[in-house]
Amino acid sequence: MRTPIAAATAALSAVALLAATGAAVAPPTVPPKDERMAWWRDARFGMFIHFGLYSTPAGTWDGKPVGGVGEWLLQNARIDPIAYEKALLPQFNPVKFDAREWARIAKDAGMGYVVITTKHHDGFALWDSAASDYDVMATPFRRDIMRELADAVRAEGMRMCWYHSIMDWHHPDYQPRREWDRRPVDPASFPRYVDYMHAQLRELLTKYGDIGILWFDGEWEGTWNHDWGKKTDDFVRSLQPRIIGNNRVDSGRAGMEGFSADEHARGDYGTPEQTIPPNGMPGKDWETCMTMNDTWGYKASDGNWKSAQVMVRMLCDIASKGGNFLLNVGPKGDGTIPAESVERLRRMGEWMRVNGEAIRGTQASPFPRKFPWGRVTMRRAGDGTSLYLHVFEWPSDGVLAVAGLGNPPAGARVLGAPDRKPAAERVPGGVVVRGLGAAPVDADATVIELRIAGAPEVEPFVVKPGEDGSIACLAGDASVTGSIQYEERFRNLGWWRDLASEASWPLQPAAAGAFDATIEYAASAECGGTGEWRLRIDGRTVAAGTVELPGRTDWGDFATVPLGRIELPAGRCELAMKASRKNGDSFINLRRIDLRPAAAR
Ligand code: FHN
Repeated sequence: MRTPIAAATAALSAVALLAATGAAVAPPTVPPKDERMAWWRDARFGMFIHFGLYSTPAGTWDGKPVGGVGEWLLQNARIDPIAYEKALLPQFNPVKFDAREWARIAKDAGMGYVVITTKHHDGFALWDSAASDYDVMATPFRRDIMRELADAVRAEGMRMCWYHSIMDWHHPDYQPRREWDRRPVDPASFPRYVDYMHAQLRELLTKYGDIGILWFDGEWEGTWNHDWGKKTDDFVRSLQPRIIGNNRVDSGRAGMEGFSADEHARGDYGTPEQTIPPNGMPGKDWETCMTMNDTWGYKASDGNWKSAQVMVRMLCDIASKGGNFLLNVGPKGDGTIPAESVERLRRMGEWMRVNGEAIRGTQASPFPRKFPWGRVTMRRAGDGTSLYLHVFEWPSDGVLAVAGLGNPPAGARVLGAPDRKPAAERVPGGVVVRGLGAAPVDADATVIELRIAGAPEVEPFVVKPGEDGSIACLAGDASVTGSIQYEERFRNLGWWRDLASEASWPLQPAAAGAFDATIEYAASAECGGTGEWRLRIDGRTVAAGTVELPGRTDWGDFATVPLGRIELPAGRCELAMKASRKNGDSFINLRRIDLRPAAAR
C-alpha cells in the first residue's frame, strides 16, 4: 500500500545514494550465464502459481460463467477495470492460505523452484507495494503473501521466483487500454507506466531477498518493444545480477513457443507454453510451462485434469530434450491448492523420490530422436556416462533395444528395483538390455540406468525410406531455424514469419532416382503464399523449386498438393523448405512432405 512516508523514503534513499557517489552507481557485473543458470539446469522441475483477485470469482462474473482461462476474467467478461477492482478487492480474503503448505507441496513433488504471479495482467499487486494502493494491503487479507511465500520456499531449500506482467489492464498509463475502458486516454503516458513498473520491480527485487527468476509475461501488445525490454532487463539485472530472466522481457517472441528471430533479443531462456518442442531447442535453454487442466488461474468449472501419468511422462519427455518443466497450480480464493492438483503432485513426488536422479542435473538425450518405448536422459560423470532409459511401453519379454548406440555397455540397473539384475550387451546396430522382468516397476515410467564407458557414440538421425522406397519428411522430425515452431495441436510446423526461417530433413534414399513430391499444408483464408524448396548435398544447393500455396479456410484445414518432381542422389542429402508469406503474421502450417519414387516413365 502506498503511504506518503514510504514514497518519500524511497525517493530520499535514491537521492542519498546519488549524492554519496556523486554519480549514478555503475551497475554490478552480471555473472556468466552458465554460472547463473547452473541451479536452474539442475532443478529441471518447478511450480508455477497463478493466484490473485480472479481466484475468488473462479471463472464467473455477475453469477454467470465466463469463457476462457480464469485469470483473464476482466478481459473475457469485458469488465471495466475500476469496477473489477471495486468488486473484487473487498472479496479477496484467502483465509486458508498457508505458505508453508504450498512450499511443502512443491518440495514433496520434487520441484526445485516456485514462480508466482506477483502481478498478473489485471494489475493487482500480491505484495505490500509502496507504489500502488491496488495491492493486497487494500483487501481484508492485509498480509504480504510474497513475504510469507518467499520465506517458506527458501525454508524448503527451493528458489523463490517472480512472475510479472508487462501488460496491465488497470494502470491508467498502460496502453493499449481495453476497448471498453472509458477512462480518458489523453493523460496516459507509456513511459510513465514503465517507471511505475520499474518502481514495483525495485520493491520486489530489493525487499524479498535473492530471487531466482524474473518471469516476464504480457509483452505482446505493440506498445512494448525491444528498447523497453533492454532497459527493463538491464534494470532488473542491476538490482540482482545473479537473477535469471526469461525471453518474454523482450518483444518479438516467435508465437507463444519460442525465441524471437532477433539474435539480440534479451532473455536467458525460451518459454514454450502448453507445448513441448518435438526435438527441444538444441543449444538453447528452454522451459515448457503447462497447466494441469486448461486454466492458469483457478476456475471452478474446469475439471479437465491431466492424469499424473501424463505429467510424469511430460517431465521425462521435457528433460530428455534438455528443457525444464514449469507445472502450474491455480489456488482457490480461500488460499488452498485444489485437491486434484495436490493429488497429482503427490504422485509425481512419489515417482521423483525413486527416479529423481534421472531428471535433476541431467542433460538431453544424445540420440537424435525419441525411441518408441520412451525417452532418454543423460548424465556425464568422469569418463563414463549414465543413460537413463525412461520406459513408458514395457517390453513383455523383458528385453529392451537401444538402437544406434555404438558404445559397449558397462552395466545396467533398474531404479527402484535393486533385486532385478539386468544384463546389457552389444548387438549389431546397438545395445540390448535383457533380464528386465516381465512387468514394469512403475507403470507411469520405469527407469533403467545404462552405464557406458566414455561419451555416447550414436548414429545421426536420417529420414530412411519405407519398404516402397517412399520418404516421409514429418513436421516432428524437422530441424528448424528462425521463427518456425512445432505445434502439437495439428502436429505441424507453424510460425513461418520470414524467408530466413527454414525447416530441413536429412535424407537417405535407397538409391538415386526421381521422386514425385507432395506437401501437406494448411493456411487461413487471408494467409498462404509461396513455398520454396531446396535440395542440398553437403550444404550445396543442387536443385530448387517453388509451389503456390493459396490460403484455405483455417489452420487446421490441411490439403496435399504437388511440389514437383525431385531427383535425389545416392547417399545422404538434405531437403529444405522456406516460405514467404503473402500477408498476416504467419504463412502456413506444414505437416509433412512426401517423396514417392516417380511412376515408371
Ligand atoms: O496471458 C497469460 C496467461 O494468463 C498465463 O499467465 C500464461 C502463462 O505463461 N501467459 C500468458 C499467455 O501466454
